[in-house]
Amino acid sequence: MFKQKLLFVVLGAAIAATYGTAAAQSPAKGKAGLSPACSANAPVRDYLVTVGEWDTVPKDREGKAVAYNDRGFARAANSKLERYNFDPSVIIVKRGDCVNLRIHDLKGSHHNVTIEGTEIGTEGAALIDDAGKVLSKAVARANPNAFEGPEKLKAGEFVRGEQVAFKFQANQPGTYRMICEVHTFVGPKGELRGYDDKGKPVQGPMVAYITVLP
Ligand SMILES: [Cu+2]
Repeated sequence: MFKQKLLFVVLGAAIAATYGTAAAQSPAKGKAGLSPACSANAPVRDYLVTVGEWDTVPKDREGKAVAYNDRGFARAANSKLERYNFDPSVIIVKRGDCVNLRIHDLKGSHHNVTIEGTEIGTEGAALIDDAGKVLSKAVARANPNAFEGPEKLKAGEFVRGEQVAFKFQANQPGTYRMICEVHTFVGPKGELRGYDDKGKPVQGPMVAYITVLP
C-alpha cells in the first residue's frame, strides 16, 4: 500500500516537473490550453465531481476542546476547522479528449468553478437534473434555497443540491488548477490560501488538479 502511494507521489511529481503548471506555461489569452468547444470526433470522458466538506473541532487526548493553530492563525477552543473539497480532486485525461464535468454541490451553501489560465468555468454553465436535462443556467439570481439568506448569487455560482455541467477539449498538456473562488484566496504570486489577506477564513483552499497528458 505504501509503495503504491509512493509511486503515485513520484508519478505526480514527475508529471508536474515535466509539464509544469498551467500558470507556469502561461497560455496566451484567446489561445487557451482548454477550449469550450469539442471537435466532433474527440474521445468523450465523463467525470462526476462532488463538493464535500471536511470539518473537525480539535480536541486533546481527553476529548476536551482546545485552542489550536491553523496554518499560522490562532484559533480559540471550540472553533470549527473546516475545508471544502472536490472529490475526486485529481483528474487525468489525454490531449484531445473532450471532458464532460458534472459538479454536484453536496456541502456548502454555494460555490463556483474556474479553471485557471483558461476561459473554462461555471459562469453561465448549465444546471442539470439527475437525468441530465438542462433546468437553467448558473447566472446571477436569487438563491433558490430560501434558508440560505438574502444574498444574491453571482454568475457561475451554484448552490447546495444543484448540479452544474460544462465541458472542454484538452488542447495543451499540463496541470490546470480548478478553483472555487468563493472558498479560495489567491495570493499575489498565485499561491492558494485558506485565509484572505485580512486573515478571514475562507474554508479553503478549494482546488482540484486536471492533468492533460500528451
Ligand atoms: Cu467553494
